[in-house]
Amino acid sequence: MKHEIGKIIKEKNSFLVVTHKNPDGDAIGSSFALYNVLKELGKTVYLEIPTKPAYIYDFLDDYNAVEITTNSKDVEVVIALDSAEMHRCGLDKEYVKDKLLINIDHHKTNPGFGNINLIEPEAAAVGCIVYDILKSNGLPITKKTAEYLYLSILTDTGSFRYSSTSPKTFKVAAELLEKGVEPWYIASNVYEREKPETYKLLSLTLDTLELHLSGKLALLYTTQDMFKRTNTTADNTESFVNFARSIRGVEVGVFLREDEPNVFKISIRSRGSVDVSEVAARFEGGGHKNAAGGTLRAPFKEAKQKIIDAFSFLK
Ligand SMILES: [Mn+2]
Repeated sequence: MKHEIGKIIKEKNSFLVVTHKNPDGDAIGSSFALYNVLKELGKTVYLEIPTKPAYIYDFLDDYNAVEITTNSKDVEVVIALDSAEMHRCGLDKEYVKDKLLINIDHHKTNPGFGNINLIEPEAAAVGCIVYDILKSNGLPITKKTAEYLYLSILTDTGSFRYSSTSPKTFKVAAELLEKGVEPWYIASNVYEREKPETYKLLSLTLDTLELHLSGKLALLYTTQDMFKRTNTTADNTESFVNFARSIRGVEVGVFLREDEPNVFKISIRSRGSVDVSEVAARFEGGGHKNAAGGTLRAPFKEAKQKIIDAFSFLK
């Protein structure tokens, strides 16, 4: 399969690289890496995402190369990365009909919507899969490509802390360092370049902390009013859910973000054996065992109760 994808990369001439809406570091890192490789090979290549990447990624060279999804680019090959479902990366069935669609992902729920599907649930990040494709086909991995791949792995493993981190993860990371990646450069840009107003919003959000189910479930939320008071948006809340999980005794941390009246985006993180992807699937979402998300459409009190009920098995 990896060889087949490598052959297509070498032989075809025009490509569209896409990834999921509200892209995280893995989505951005893996798609930017493949976009950069294709560009360096002299191919015609476009990079489209349904929503603009968050400002924390604006230090990346190709940040401004991202176009909002059009489903109109005239290309031979479309490559979707880190997208558990086709609609998450904004692709239209009619648009991809006459194109070769390659689906590269590590979500175990991915139904295999491509003509070619490379789904590896054990991969810590899609960046690891892209790295394997490039390496096994002898495709060039320049310092810039290596930085994008390192970003993908760094962020999707929570800085090499999550249970998905394996000897292979460190091996790939080490090989990327040999290509010129400086870990401090990526880490300080991603994690130490926050906007001051984010901390004002965080302060209001931390004040909402509630513990339920004998301290095993922690809840935090941000309201539209808090966004207004601190002059912030949803982009400022990327790391908030981690504060819920990082409390002693907590097994599941949930962050609710009020996007519209009575519409909450929920982020769920667990540690150890608790699988949150199945709970997220009940809330119009999905994800991984320890990190998932969804949407709840209900008044706040009701939304909160639905979450507590969904995790009552923790007690
Ligand atoms: Mn991922």
